[in-house]
Amino acid sequence: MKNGLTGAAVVEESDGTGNKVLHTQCPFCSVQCKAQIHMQTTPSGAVTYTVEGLPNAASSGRLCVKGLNAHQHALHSERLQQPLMRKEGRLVPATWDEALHTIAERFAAAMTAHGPDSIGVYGGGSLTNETAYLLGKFARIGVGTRYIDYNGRFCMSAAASAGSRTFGIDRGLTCRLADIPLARCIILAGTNIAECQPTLMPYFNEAKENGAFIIVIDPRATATAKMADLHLQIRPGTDILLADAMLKIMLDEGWIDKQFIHERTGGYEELYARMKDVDPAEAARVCGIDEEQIRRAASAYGLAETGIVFTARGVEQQTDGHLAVRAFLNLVLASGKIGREGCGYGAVTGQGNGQGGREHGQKADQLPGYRSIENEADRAYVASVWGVAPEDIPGKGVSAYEMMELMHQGQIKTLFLMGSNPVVSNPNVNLVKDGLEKLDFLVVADMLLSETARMADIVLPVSSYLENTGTLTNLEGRVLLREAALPAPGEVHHDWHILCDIAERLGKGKLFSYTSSEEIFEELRVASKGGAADYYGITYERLRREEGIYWPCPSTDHPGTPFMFSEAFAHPDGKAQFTSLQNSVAKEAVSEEYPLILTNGRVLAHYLTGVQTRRSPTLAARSEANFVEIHPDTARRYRIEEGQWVEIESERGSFSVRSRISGHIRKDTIFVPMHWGGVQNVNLATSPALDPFCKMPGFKVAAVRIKRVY
Ligand SMILES: Nc1nc2c(c(=O)[nH]1)N[C@H]1C(S)=C(S)[C@@H](COP(=O)(O)OP(=O)(O)OC[C@H]3O[C@@H](n4cnc5c(=O)[nH]c(N)nc54)[C@H](O)[C@@H]3O)O[C@H]1N2
Ligand SMILES: Nc1nc2c(c(=O)[nH]1)N[C@H]1C(S)=C(S)[C@@H](COP(=O)(O)OP(=O)(O)OC[C@H]3O[C@@H](n4cnc5c(=O)[nH]c(N)nc54)[C@H](O)[C@@H]3O)O[C@H]1N2
Ligand code: SF4
Ligand SMILES: [Mo]
Repeated sequence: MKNGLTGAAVVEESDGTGNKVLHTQCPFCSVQCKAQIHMQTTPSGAVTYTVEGLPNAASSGRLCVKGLNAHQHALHSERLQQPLMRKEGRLVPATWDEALHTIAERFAAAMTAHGPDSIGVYGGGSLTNETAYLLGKFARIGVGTRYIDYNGRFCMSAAASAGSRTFGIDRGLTCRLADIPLARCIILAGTNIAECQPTLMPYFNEAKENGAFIIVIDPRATATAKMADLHLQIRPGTDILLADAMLKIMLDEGWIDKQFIHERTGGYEELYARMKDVDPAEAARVCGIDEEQIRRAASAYGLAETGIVFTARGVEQQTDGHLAVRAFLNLVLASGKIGREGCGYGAVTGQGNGQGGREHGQKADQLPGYRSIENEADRAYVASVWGVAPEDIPGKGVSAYEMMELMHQGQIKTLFLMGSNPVVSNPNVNLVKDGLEKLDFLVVADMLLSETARMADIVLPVSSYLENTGTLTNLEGRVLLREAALPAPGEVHHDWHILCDIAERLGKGKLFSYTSSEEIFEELRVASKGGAADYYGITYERLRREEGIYWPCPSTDHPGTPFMFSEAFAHPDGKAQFTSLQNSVAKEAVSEEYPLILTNGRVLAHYLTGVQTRRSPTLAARSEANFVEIHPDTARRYRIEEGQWVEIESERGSFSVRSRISGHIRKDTIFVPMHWGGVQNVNLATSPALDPFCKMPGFKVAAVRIKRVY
């Protein structure tokens, strides 16, 4: 077990030449495409890598450009291969013993001086299920702190909370990907599938060939919008008004399913009463869309026999993201388009383990299996699995950005960070940077020296997707086993093993005595048993044999659940719930001083804060630097030319990027990708205002001004 490496790497020797074929899974987005890498040694001794897709249920054998080049960061010369410790202001190599000893000593000192709640733990949706589960356990009973949260707060929290409240369960896709071609109408709200889950595009193309009417709701004419029959080029932040206007029209025209509403839902009367005040003409004005287009959308969806609604971050990363998703779910329920073939709702999950990462306890209020940390029975059950008393499990903590505020206020003084780069990805980065700088002690576990790792006192080198065995749950809710294909380089350790080592040095070794990721999964299965996200019936052996299993899967003879809600929803009464709540949080409004709306998102070749993809030469060459997409008329108004450096400023701060003039965006809106840090970081200007239901920051709307830099 030296270095925390387990088992043999899954390597197929293809012939007698030493050439190898590695079987793996892309580390990036939520589709989790399977891939194989051919490693060939040339006569001169150089190794070349050729990547191709492997057949799998989600994306057949397709890979996008990120998947084709993922190995480049994992094999990069900048991979961290030994621990680093800050000495005299500089990060210098250290031994594991020295690093772990120091961490244990500093954690123990912090606990004694300020209590365990002075230590924060922060995780991510790239971590395997095993690591995410263990990180939650580590925070609660290894360290004893209530403060744990993760980057999925910025990603999935609005859709997750909306799904839980509406359906009683949060599983990203309620139907199969195979239902997409069967849908007669598809709504894609704030999701840019063509760049963000590109290997899923054939499902939509097939739907189109079958005659589906596709509606895309996005302030930009994205690559996804190109396939739309109707593109609603909405003003950012106004999706609730649009969805409500569509519902109002559907109610007035009778395009609803009264029997479904009666038999399978609750809360309709209250919603119906509220709809009396909705005025589609007024909504059209605020959304910046023609009323006629809203009517077309309502009739296309309302009259279609089958239909699927998808939402992603455009709708969700808002201060009213929870209610915005629920406004779209009102449409789904009112028209009875869920629980039958070709129908459903999909929250297009983002990160590789965005789905599994939100189920097993790295959220501030959550215990494994989507259990609640505030529910006595849930606490007692998980305590029994962990072998501790229920009162040993702390109460609920706060959300990711709120943890940054507590650091800024000096309440959280030590941070353990695994699998995130918050100094680039949080909103209002100026405060976040100050908060991280104020810490007494920052530990970062990463495979590369991210912008946040550069600020750390100790950096721990971790294994990459090629080296670390574990399960990940993709956007369908399908649990997949990704096996190590290579031994870890240098002195690299697995995430889970690091957690075990620190726990042992904190005197909690007995509770963290695993020797493989499979042993952790065996405990996770039991801890999730009977919970909403029930993995009990899933084993590594089954995953190898069946190539993925959809949760919930309550017993080892259960086939898994690809399709949800055909009989009942997951609330105790079996019914889904409409919402009639109204948004109470005002959006940041433009003013004379800050006249433009800044929104943000992604481009095809880069992934999140770019730590991995910016180190891939092929991907970096495709998209070298950040930019602002700006309409030609708007550019003219501010005397901005193509490719010019501009400064974009909000009340919170400013950043600088080059201009990219394009007729594909609204005139009142500018768009900036999120993949770059430093002076090019869009989050220097974004707003930290949080959605009151789920604490999602309102990333997608900030009032800004723009000026050319001379
Ligand atoms: N290439 C690539 N793929 C990725 C990722 C990546 O970084 N790069 N990240 C992964 C992750 S973690 C995630 S969460 C997903 C994100 O996947 P998406 O949510 O699809 O990505 P975004 O680009 O953030 O936002 C989608 C669209 O929302 C639009 N938008 C902005 N404001 C609004 C609004 O107010 N209303 C509406 N209706 N639309 C709006 C934007 O113009 C954008 O085209 O992608 C995953 N896949
Ligand atoms: N303005 C704006 N901001 C956003 C968004 C937006 O749309 N607009 N989107 C938000 C969303 S949806 C998300 S998901 C967040 C993501 O933002 P971050 O949480 O910062 O995500 P990453 O950039 O993926 O950072 C992950 C870090 O973990 C490392 N890493 C990768 N895999 C592993 C692993 O297995 N173990 C360990 N220990 N480390 C690993 C990577 O090298 C990288 O340094 O950003 C959010 N921020
Ligand atoms: S980034 Fe997503 S779509 Fe592209 S290869 Fe990886 S998992 Fe597949
Ligand atoms: Mo995300």
